[in-house]
Amino acid sequence: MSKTALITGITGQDGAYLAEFLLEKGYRVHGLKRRSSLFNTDRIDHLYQDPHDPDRRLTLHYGDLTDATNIIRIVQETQPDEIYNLGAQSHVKVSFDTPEYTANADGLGTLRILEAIRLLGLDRKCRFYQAATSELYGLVQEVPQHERTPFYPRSPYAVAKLYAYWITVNYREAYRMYACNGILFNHESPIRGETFVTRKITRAVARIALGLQDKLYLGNLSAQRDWGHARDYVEAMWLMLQQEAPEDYVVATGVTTTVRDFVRMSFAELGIEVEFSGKGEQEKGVIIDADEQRLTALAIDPATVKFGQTVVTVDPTYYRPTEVDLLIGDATKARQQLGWEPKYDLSALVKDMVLSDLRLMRKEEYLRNGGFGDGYEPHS
Ligand code: NDP
Ligand code: GDR
Repeated sequence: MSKTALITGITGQDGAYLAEFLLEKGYRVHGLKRRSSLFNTDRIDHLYQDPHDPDRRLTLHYGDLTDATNIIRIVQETQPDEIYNLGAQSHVKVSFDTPEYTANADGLGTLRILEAIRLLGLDRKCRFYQAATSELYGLVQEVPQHERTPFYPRSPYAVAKLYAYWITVNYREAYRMYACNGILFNHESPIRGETFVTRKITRAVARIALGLQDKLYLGNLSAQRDWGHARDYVEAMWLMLQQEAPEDYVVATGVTTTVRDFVRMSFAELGIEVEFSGKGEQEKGVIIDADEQRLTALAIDPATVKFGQTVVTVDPTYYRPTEVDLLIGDATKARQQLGWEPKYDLSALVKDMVLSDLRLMRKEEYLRNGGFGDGYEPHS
């Protein structure tokens, strides 16, 4: 008998990779999808199966984490063996603009699912994964951060996730539910949302190299993050639900890098060398060298790469009212107990993202060269 999984946030980065991963393992996968005025299924379109296909194993359900009634209905209808709660307003900076909504979706949303499992009497059958986060560590208390490091959240997002973390622990202890927190450090991929810093950088690097954009505006270049690949991290989520007993785990690479270095590495992937100078808001990144052979091999016109061109400038709009300066995780427990081993290191991640964005931006270049502007035509 194949297992059944319900994924909230299936249209997001992790939801898409996890759905693919579970389908490959033979699961029946149900996904919670918010109603939107556009399809918004780009990340899972390759997994789509015709609803008329009797062997269909992927089904989407309209719903929202802020609505307990639809959560109860969908959990009842799908009777899942495993629920992965990945749905969230996941942008830290945006959470300062929408703190109440973030608390509702990310904090109470978790409670709604746990209560649905309990009220429907599924607490013995259904295992629960909560997408906890390294943002819980916030203001640095200890380096590297592990499962026993004290939390000090620094944003409405992190505070909402703190509630979700503890309510998951509480339901595990109070009702003996199989419920786990995966304390995942930043993980990225070619399908990362475009407003997170890594994807913002790799997109802009590709566009600058193709002459589609002059400059990239960023906030805090000195922030340090432990960046892994989302493909590796969804496997850890699944592993957490396959153990004898439910526990919480840190998932991280153990390597930290500044935003500034991520920019340098991304340009370097295309053969472009960028040097930073200046401090604070005056800091900027300038092209100082280029590898013509590398550019030519990637079919980038070396004439678009101009020495002395400022390609990165600081814009304080992107600063956060309270910042998380340094994250570096110790995933010893996940490696030892789950046997989890990441396949990507930082340079493999950067390569995957930059080359994917280069391919994507070529379509834009092609449209521009074909006389179609940037491809976006106003509707009458
Ligand atoms: P994304 O932002 O890419 O995806 C979030 C998903 O949640 C989307 O499918 C989104 O739907 C959905 N969603 C948002 N609000 C609601 C709501 N009210 N009801 C139902 N669904 C909703 O995030 P990631 O895939 O990167 O992250 C997955 C989870 O892991 C999140 O909970 C995030 O906070 C957490 N996390 C992520 C880390 C990372 O580095 N990526 C690290 C640690 C934790 P829509 O497509 O309609 O917007
Ligand atoms: P983060 O990711 O806040 O760590 O949350 P993000 O990529 O948004 O920021 C990382 C760091 O980069 C700095 N930064 C910028 N960030 C953005 N978005 N845009 C910029 O222009 C910019 N310039 C500098 C930020 O200040 C920050 O220090 C992500 C999300 O996926 C969360 O859901 C998840 O819980 C955590 O990772 C772990």
